Amino acid sequence: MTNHIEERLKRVEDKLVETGLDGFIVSGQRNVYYLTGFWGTEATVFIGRNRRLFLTDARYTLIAKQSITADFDIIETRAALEEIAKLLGGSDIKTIGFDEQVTYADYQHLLRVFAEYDLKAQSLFLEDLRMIKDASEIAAIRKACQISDKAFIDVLDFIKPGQTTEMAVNHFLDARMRHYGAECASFEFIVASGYRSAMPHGVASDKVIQSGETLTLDFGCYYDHYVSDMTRTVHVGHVTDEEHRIYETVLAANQALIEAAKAGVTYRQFDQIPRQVIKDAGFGDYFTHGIGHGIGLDIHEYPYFGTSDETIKPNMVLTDEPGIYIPDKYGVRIEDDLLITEDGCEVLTLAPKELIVIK
Ligand SMILES: [Mn+2]
Repeated sequence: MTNHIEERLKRVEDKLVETGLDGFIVSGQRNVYYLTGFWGTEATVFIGRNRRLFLTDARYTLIAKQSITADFDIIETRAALEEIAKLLGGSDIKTIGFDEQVTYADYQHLLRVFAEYDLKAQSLFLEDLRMIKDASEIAAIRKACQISDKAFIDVLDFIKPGQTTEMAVNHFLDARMRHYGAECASFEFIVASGYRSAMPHGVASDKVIQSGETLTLDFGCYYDHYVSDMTRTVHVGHVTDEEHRIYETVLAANQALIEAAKAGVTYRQFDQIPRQVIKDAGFGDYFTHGIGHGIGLDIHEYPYFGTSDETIKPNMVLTDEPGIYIPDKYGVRIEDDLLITEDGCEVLTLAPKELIVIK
C-alpha cells in the first residue's frame, strides 16, 4: 500500500509540473484516501512540488498518524485552509490548483483565504489518475467481485415465488456479502421484479416476487474501500419465448463487448459495439442508457462512454451493462466488471449468466 501511495503522489507531483501548478488542494474523502491512505470525513490535503500537508481536527489526528505512512506534515486544526495559507506564506508557492467540483461556499472560502495567491480551477485533476488502477486497487475490486458472485449463488435458493419481497432479497444480498467479508453495500441495490424490472433503476420495494416474472438484481459491495457492481436478471417460474429472445440478445451484447474490449478501443466503440447487437435484434429503442462506467473508490467514476474518440487504457476497470426494457412489461440487464488489458479484458464478475429459472 505504501509504495502504491508513493507512486500516486509522484504522479500528482509530475502533473503539477505539467499543468504549471505549484500545488493542489485535494478535496473529497475518496481523493484524500487515494493519496494518503487516511479514511475519514474531515481532512484537507495540500500537495506541493516539494511540500505535503495533511490537516484534520482532533477527532482524527490519531487515525491519521496511524494510517498515513507517506511523508506528510500532519497538522491538527479546525481551520485547515487558513493554516495552509499561513504555512505557505513566504514560500515560492504562488499558483494553486483546486477541484472545480467544490461547492460555491467552499470556492468563496478559498478566494478569501488565498487572496494573495493565483488560484486555478482544475477539471478531473485526480479523477484522471484514478481511472488507471494499480495492483492494490485491482486486488480489492477483484475481491469485492468475488464476494458479489457468492452472494448471487446464495440468493437463488432464498427466493420463493409468491412469498419473497424485493426488499427481503435486498437485505439478504447485503447480509450475505457482509458474511463473505464485505464492508457494506456499494450503493442502493436495484431489485426489480416483473413490470418493475422495466425501470432500469427500480430500487427494492415491498412487492412480492411472483411466478412468471423476470427479476433484475443490480448490487455490489465495498471491500477495502473499493466497489463491485454487478447485475444479473433471472426468470421466476417459467420463461416466455419473447423473454428468452430478449435475454439471449442482452447476453450476446454483453458478450460482444467482452470479446472486443481491450486497450485502444475508443469510448465511442465501447458503447457502440454492444448497442449494435441490440439494434440488429430489433430492440434498439429499448436500450435507453449508457453501456457503462468506471468503478473504483466510487461506484460511478470516470470514464463514461458515448461519442468520444478517447481510448480505453490497460488497468481501467469498466462495467459492461447492456439492457432491454419493455415499458410496463419487464426488463433484462446483465452487468459485468471488466479489467482492461493490452490485448483483451478479464471479467472480474464470474456469477453465472446462462438463463436461470427459479422454481
Ligand atoms: Mn453499473
